Amino acid sequence: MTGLVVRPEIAHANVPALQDAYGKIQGFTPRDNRSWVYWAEVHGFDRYDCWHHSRVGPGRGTQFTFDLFLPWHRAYLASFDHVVREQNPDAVLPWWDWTAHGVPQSYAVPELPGGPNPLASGPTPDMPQDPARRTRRFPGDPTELPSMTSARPELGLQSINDILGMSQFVDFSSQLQNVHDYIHGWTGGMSDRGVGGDMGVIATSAFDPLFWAHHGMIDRLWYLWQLKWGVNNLPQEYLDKVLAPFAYTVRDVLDIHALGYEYALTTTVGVTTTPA
Ligand SMILES: [Cu+2]
Repeated sequence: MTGLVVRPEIAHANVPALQDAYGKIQGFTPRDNRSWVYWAEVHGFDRYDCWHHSRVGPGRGTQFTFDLFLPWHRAYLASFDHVVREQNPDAVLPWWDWTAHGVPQSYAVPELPGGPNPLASGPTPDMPQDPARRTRRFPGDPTELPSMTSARPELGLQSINDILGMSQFVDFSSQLQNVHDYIHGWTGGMSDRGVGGDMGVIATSAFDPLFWAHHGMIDRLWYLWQLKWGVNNLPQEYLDKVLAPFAYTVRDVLDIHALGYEYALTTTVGVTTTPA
């Protein structure tokens, strides 16, 4: 296990190192292929290369009959992780355990002494009727988050353990994506004046720094599912699909250890979430 980067829960992240790396990346001009805008644009405005929900994707309305949501976002995070650690070797993408807590303080404080907190917001490019600015979020009530152990029917949410218990990849991916969508909406929220937060919209979600920690959690849940149901457990016709624009195929991203990282297994509340 030596040489693996261990992605921490967000409460245990090296916050100064992350602020340093994200701050530098946010300072690069958008045309720089290390820049915040460049990386966020891969997912949203104006490239939309991301895969969401089975049978639709990537962007541009093409119809497919398979679901690359989890592999595509794993390739995306692995690629961005290299950019981040290039800026500061101690900056490691964290995962946000939204079953344990809402937006952590380190990601909520809007300003630092030197300027905007690079974990609280990120720069956006000029978009139609939406000039370049920093991202906004209006998160919901922390009591309205999914639970590891209990379903929340009033919120339309299954428990995470129930979802991890689904033996078929396609079912697991689809149910996990529903929770993922809910967290996007919860995080983005809506201001009193009816302005929607950026995390709630595919066009702008990846410009919000919390996007990466949310997808860290999603990726970690897939990893926990793989520990339970098998690393290579996925429809075999997916294996050679290329996760464009990345050079990875689905096969390349199945084993996170081969990608050079691992997940810390305990949450902030001290509950071990590894399946027995
Ligand atoms: Cu997402």
